[in-house]
Amino acid sequence: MSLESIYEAVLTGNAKAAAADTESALDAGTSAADILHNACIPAMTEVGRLFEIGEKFVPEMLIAARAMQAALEILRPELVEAEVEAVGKVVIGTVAGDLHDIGKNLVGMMLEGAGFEIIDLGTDVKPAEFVAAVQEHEPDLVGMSALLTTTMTSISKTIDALTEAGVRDQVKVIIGGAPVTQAFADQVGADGYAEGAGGATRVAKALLGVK
Ligand code: B1M
Repeated sequence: MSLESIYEAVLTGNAKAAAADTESALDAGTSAADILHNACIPAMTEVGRLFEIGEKFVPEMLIAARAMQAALEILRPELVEAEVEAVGKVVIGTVAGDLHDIGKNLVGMMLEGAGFEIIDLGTDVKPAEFVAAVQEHEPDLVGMSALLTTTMTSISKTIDALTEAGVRDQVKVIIGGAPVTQAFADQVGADGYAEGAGGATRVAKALLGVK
């Protein structure tokens, strides 16, 4: 199956075809990275563009997202090469008010592939829930994802909540998501920022001094 057919399946929200075509492409020797970066992500970018110009609407964004998740589930074993010993523990979530989870899931998968243990809190995670998870799991890293300009403030609120609870110094905080920038990360006092999932792994390793 071609990358075009996977792109088309995600764009049109055909989850069955997205999964089947992804499976066939892998069988035919196409790499998971190729499928992700040259079919799935471009299709979601196009969905976003069409939404912006009023040619696609929320329900269509949702079914496209489901199709992408279906493809990701097939890619998951290829993206995650389990290592024997965890190199660190990460609590990750999409911040309060935000329901976008594809990017967060991808970052989680890449970190898992790099040997990190992942505690995924899901979406719309309130500052107090991040604090509780840090107290319970004692992670090395907290990862926050925000996809909306309106939810970026939840990142700073969560960092403040970690400080107020006295656990900010116990963890490194790494943030990302389409509207997030290095400048924003500096402004809110995050320890690391990454533009994409691969970068998140590099930054996480660097922050913990892992090779
Ligand atoms: Co929404 N949405 N959405 N949406 N959506 C965007 C983000 C938007 C840019 C679309 C647009 O207008 N072009 C726009 C935001 C505008 C803004 O604020 N600047 C938008 C909007 C407006 C909305 C609603 C408000 C629409 C409405 O209701 N009127 C609404 C908000 C709901 C809410 O969250 N409260 C909404 C809803 C939805 C759906 C639920 C329908 C669906 C999400 C389904 C899901 O996630 N399960 C959805 C979708 C699918 C999108 C787009 C089309 C695709 C997002 C995506 O999955 N991209 C998106 C447009 C776009 O991004 N082009 C859009 C693919 C993914 C792999 O990329 O998430 O960027 P991304 O993740 C990347 C990096 O950002 C980075 O690495 C990832 C991999 O490379 N990264 C990190 C992410 N998290 C990281 C964390 C890190 C490090 C890196 O460290 C921890």
